[in-house]
Amino acid sequence: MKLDEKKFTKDFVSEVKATYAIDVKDSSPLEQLMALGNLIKRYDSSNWKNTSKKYRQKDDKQVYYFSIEFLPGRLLKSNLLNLGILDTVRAGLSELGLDFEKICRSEPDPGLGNGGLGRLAACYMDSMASLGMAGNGNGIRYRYGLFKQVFMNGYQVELPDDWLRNGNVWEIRRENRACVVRFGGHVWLQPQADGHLRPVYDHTDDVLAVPYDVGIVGYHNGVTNTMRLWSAELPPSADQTFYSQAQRDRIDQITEVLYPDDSNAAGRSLRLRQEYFFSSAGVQSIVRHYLLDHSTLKEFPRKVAIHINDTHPTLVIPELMRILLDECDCPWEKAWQITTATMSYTNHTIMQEALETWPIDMFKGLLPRIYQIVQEIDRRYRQEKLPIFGENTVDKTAPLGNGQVRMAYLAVIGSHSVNGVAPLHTELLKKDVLMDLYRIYPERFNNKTNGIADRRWLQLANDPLSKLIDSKIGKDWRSNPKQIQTLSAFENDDKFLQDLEKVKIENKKNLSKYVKDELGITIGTDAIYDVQIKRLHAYKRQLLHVFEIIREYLDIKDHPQKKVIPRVHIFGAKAAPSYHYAKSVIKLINALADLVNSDKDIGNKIKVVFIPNYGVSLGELIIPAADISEQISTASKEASGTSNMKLMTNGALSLATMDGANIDIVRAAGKENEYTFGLTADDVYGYYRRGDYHSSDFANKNPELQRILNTLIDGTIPGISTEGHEIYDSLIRYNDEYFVLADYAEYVQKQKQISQDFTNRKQWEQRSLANIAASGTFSADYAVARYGEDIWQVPYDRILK
Ligand code: 26V
Repeated sequence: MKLDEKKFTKDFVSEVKATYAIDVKDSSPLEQLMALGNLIKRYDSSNWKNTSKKYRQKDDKQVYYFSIEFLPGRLLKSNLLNLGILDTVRAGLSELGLDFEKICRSEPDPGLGNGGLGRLAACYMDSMASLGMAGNGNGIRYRYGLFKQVFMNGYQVELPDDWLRNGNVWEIRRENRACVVRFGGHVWLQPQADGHLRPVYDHTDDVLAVPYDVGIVGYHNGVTNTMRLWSAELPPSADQTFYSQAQRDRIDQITEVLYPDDSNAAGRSLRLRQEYFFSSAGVQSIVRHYLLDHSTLKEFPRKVAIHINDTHPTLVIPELMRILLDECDCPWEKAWQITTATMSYTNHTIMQEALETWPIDMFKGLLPRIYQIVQEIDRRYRQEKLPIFGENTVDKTAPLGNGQVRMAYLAVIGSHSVNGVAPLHTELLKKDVLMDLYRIYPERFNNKTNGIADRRWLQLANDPLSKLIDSKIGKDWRSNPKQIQTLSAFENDDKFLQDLEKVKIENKKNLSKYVKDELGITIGTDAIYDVQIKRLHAYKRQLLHVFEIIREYLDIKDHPQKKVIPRVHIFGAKAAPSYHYAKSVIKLINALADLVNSDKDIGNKIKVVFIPNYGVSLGELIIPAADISEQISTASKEASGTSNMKLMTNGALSLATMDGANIDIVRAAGKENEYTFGLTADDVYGYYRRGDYHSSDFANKNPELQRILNTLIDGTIPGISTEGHEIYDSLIRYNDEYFVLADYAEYVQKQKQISQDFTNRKQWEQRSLANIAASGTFSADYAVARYGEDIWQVPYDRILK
């Protein structure tokens, strides 16, 4: 959009006055943010309105991306960037004597997700809008996001994340689009005069789903799509029904808080209620919208694609069936054909414990009609597949089995496409996790490697680097991320390589200021910034990184005179509140940080910085400053990873196992530009098959490793006697489930290599450049384009180079 500075300042001043009845000079950053948000929403309102209108007029196929999590991050800057008015607004605000960065920081970071899954959903929303694709988000408006993490005495303590305290300036409540979602009660099928069976409900618990829409602004294309988040409220009571406090609480609870566990499917009934709540509300509103312009349902799959982001929204399948059967009088076969042609499913994890199942008794009680439909899906599936695949296979793969509703199986059976998120992950789905279903539906399986919103992770998070890139290759890469490849032409341009280094140092200064202000730790900009930022999980092996720190520490203590390249080890990681082991690792890292950071012999040679409350905004601060990207999961366990891509784009070199998308990053940037190590997925599966992994063998044959293990239990690291023993036992007594000890030696060798290589400044910058230049292919724009072409069959405007 066009906007000159003068008009902007005038609009802004009057917005502040109109909203708060004060002058700008008397307003707080929060008030400035609210006024600015309102103004931007107003500037964008025609785009938003026209986008919906255009989709409707052209009768474009719509994609609905269902996700129980969205982690969009702060929207102020990204909306300004995408509207093309970032510089104007920045200049205008500074003209008024205001601090733009401070205003940005006063925006709460919507923590409506746990980690990779939710962030991916947000990246894809951005890309759909930027491609001009008719893409809609559908999720939950949690009153409280993921907990705020603080450390007390080194332990993680969880505080509520009251992100809506001051309202959300980007959302629009649309009560007129609300719908009712039914839970519980009884249902029976009553024959109609025409022979149809109609369900009759009795004593249901009804909940009103009220949508809040957030505009998702596309990059420089006038498109604004919608992300719709549902909030649970009391239904209107025409007959003055009185709700008891218990009923009110039950309804409020549904969208009260995000489940903070991204690893264990605990099978809690509230979680199931959340899942049905947003699935049902979303599907109801899609069908309602579709029927505004279409008189028959025949065309439905040609006009609507529903995407199931992990299994949490799988109930869209029986819910669409319910609406087609019960409300549209569709025969079963036709309804099933429409449903499977509409649905597609992405799997995001191969960890068995994260695969969702629900006890049938709970499911039936909460969703009686949906259960009848799932039973019928199950019956027909068995009937159709039994003669071909035999009882054993069919039993193993049917939606109902072992007293459980198996969500992943239901998702595969009810969709026309199933994808993994990196080539290795997809292969493992076929070979292992969903092996039998792959035999039954081979044509459904495909890979879509994850991608990231490079606009946020490079253009916004790293302005100095973006400007440097512009100065060399122009701005085309900003809309065509693969064009960044042309930057590699400058690999021998000394001046450019030095500028690249300067940018990194500037970003390190930025981060070091935060670390000093917030944690009181001084970190120099000459050190290697060695970064591991992701949820805390045993399989992600923060522990391996800890072992390297202990090794460095002992080495300096043993050889105080030895010259070392200074290192800053940076962690960001939340643990699920119920994940005891992960919390012990947090305590260990904090205890080690205390020991190392306060040891005079160590000085600036090593610093350990555990930045609390890691999330999108902290990611934007940390990633541009990183030299090393730690991606060290046990091979086969990380479906893709996406911080690996964000760090690469910002010029960090990966220290990585051959897992998830690391494999693809290494291939894209060249093996010589990364540090790879460790068991491969095949090695890991080999150990499983043979059952011959003995972790203590690795400890026994490596005295250095043995000594490090001992520091967990011999008091070297103060304050961890319980945690130290627990972790030690997991590695030795319980045979090290994630092969930490097997990978230790090679990991450490690569770490030593890094310290050596870092001193060769020119070569390092060349390798950093190789990573930046190869990162374009991981832009979410390409990933979403492939979803659009291969799975959703939706058109999009932008032609990607
Ligand atoms: C799972 C569960 C299990 C039940 C309890 C609540 C809950 C909440 C979230 C999840 C999702 C975990 C799956 C996940 O985040 N997977 C990550 O997806 C990323 C995007 O595809 C991928 O890059 C990561 O490798 C993968 O771990």
